[in-house]
Amino acid sequence: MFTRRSFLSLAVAAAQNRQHNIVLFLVDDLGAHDLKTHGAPNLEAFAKTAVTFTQAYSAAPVCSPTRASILTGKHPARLGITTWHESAMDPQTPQGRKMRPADAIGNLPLSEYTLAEALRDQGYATGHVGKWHLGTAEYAPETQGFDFNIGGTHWGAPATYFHPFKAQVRKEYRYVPGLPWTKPGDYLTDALTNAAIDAIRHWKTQSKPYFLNLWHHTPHTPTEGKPQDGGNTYKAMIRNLDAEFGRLLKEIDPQNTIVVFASDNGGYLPVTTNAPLRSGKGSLYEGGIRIPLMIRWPGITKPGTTCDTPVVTTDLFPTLSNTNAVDGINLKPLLSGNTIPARDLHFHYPHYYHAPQTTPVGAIRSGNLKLIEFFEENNRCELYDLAADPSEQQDLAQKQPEKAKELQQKLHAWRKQVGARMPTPLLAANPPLARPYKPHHV
Ligand SMILES: [Ca+2]
Repeated sequence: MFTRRSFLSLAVAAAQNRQHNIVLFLVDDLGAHDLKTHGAPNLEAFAKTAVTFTQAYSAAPVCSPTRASILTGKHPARLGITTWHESAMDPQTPQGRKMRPADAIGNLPLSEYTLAEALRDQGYATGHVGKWHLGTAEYAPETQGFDFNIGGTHWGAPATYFHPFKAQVRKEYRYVPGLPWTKPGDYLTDALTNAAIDAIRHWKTQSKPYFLNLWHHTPHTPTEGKPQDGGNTYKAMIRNLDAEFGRLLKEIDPQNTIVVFASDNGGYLPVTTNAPLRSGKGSLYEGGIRIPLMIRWPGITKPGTTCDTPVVTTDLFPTLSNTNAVDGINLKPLLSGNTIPARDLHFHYPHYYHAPQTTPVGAIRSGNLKLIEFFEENNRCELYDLAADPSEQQDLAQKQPEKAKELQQKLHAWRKQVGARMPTPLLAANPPLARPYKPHHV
């Protein structure tokens, strides 16, 4: 016998358990402040219906490791995926530097249980559209839980954003598979959105909920915008990105679809600035790892709210799959305005990026304090108070040596716990790799 109250409770429980569709709209190299700097009316309107995370981090300062964190809920250092695919497959020691970068894994192992596999096991239809960058053909989205893949390859960037999206790049010929019906003048971001819309319209005829993993290349280099958006500028790319986000949003049922908007690392210097944050993509200063993140979850998020709790892309797996993860945590309490237990965030980038901009480095954020450790300099540390000094200009390591030591020990313990791979000093027995260093810019 049900009372009215218990019946209502059951109805609420049923509504909460209803499987929402999920759209994960990831963009590439968009800095934390780029949307404000360049203006994005559709994304600003979306923010009024969603939760905006003001201190969101990518798990890594470059593409592939962050993408691996999203799909597995594991820290990139635990996975051994600490640099982008091409860099892992073809490691090079920069000329004149002191360390040999850590060995890294370039392909996401098939043994990892991905977000797509978790959602597929929960009855979802799953599809990947856009950049993949997590492995060669035998590690493509089709092998990692996605029913189909449009555009995903091991490459980190398209040869060109314009039809036919293919060209010689250095020693290789790059292309974007799965977009056969484009014509001269067509633009990649539009074509990928079209493919995503086709998928949504197909899924609407099916009974299953869907997971759309839409990983746009934009606004990653090459900096090529549509003429009507202002030509080949970063601003034009963001203007188009915003329009395409708006176009996609018109296709979904807002009452029954979770929408996540995020970037995979900070903005790329000098294409953008990340100001007032320090540095950019590749760096463990805030400019390299702070990202835009907005989530709209029907029935849970309060429209137009912000959340200042530090979160990281590793949290998306447990949040969206509603399962436990090795490293990430479920953000649902934050989405409804509640709190999560305090925790430290860790970062590990044992590689060079446009050295000397970034040399092999690790970092820990504990409360508002952040310690950065430089492996090439006898583990020299810098300490910043992000609340008072978000631009990381006042190094407190000398003023607060005990605090610095405490955080450094925590960081070392964490590295040991996850089995983080380290760079090694160049010695006669450990010579530099033979090839000269050539940054891939991906
Ligand atoms: Ca990226």
